[in-house]
Amino acid sequence: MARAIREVKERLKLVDIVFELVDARIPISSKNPMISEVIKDKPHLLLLTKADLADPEATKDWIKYYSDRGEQAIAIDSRSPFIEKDILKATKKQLANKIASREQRGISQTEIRAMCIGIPNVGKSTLLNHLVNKKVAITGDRPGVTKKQQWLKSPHGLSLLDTPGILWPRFDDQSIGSKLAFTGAIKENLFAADDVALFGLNIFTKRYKQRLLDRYKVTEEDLEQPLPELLLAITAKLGMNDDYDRASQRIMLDARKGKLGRFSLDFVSEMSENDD
Ligand SMILES: Nc1nc2c(ncn2[C@@H]2O[C@H](COP(=O)(O)OP(=O)(O)O)[C@@H](O)[C@H]2O)c(=O)[nH]1
Ligand SMILES: [Mg+2]
Repeated sequence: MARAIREVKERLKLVDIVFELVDARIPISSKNPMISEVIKDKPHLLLLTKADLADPEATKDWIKYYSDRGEQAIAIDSRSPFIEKDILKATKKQLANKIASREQRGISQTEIRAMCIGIPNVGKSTLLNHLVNKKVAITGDRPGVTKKQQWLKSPHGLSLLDTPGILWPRFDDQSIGSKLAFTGAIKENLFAADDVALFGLNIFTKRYKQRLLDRYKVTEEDLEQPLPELLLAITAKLGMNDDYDRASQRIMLDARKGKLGRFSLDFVSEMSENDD
């Protein structure tokens, strides 16, 4: 971690602004608290990625939450080719002073240099690809596939440093680990599949009950049962006999692929007063 931070600090000197990527489904759990410390006063834009998979209401709440705290956040689908305008607009707002001062001093530099930073698998390479309109950065389902370092130029004046800043998520709390595993941010084999599936089922029974009824054809009664019983009911409905480990894997895959609808696991309403 210390080395990663040192490297990020070095590269920070090269850029005007930092794009911090967090997963819109888990904006708190996918945010490494060290990042704010590392970035310090650097202009900074929070990008809530995978917003296409997240609960739109929850995302709206998060954007307001950050905006109330003077932090600009925008929700994006990193795979969309139409995001550059939004990002550019927000970036220019963040850099308004710098741009004005450049103009005053007669510096005609219009290029804005940026770097992405975020935990593995949050969509850094995907975003780079779409901003620069060609497949230069390597993307993959596995965390940590990015290796090369180079500047990538977007058609509208953004220059992005590839070799994004990769910081590991924090695991200081069991529920954060479960959220990261459930959304696929970390390899689930770090955790017992059934623990993670049960964690997800708990949130779904509270917030997205209908999705479970629709997808797994369980009954309202099943949903009233203790969670391990519910998992067994789903396992049976999936025709997996009592292989609840396999059923747990299936539930996680379904969730990640969007087959359980758009969902979030972090909610503004769960933030306590002193979390600011
Ligand atoms: N649905 C969705 N998938 C995304 C989005 N951004 C990235 N992904 C997927 O998430 C996985 C990891 O993305 P990648 O760019 O390699 O993450 P990196 O490790 O941060 O560079 C890939 O399978 C991407 O297709 C997004 O905004 N929406
Ligand atoms: Mg990458």
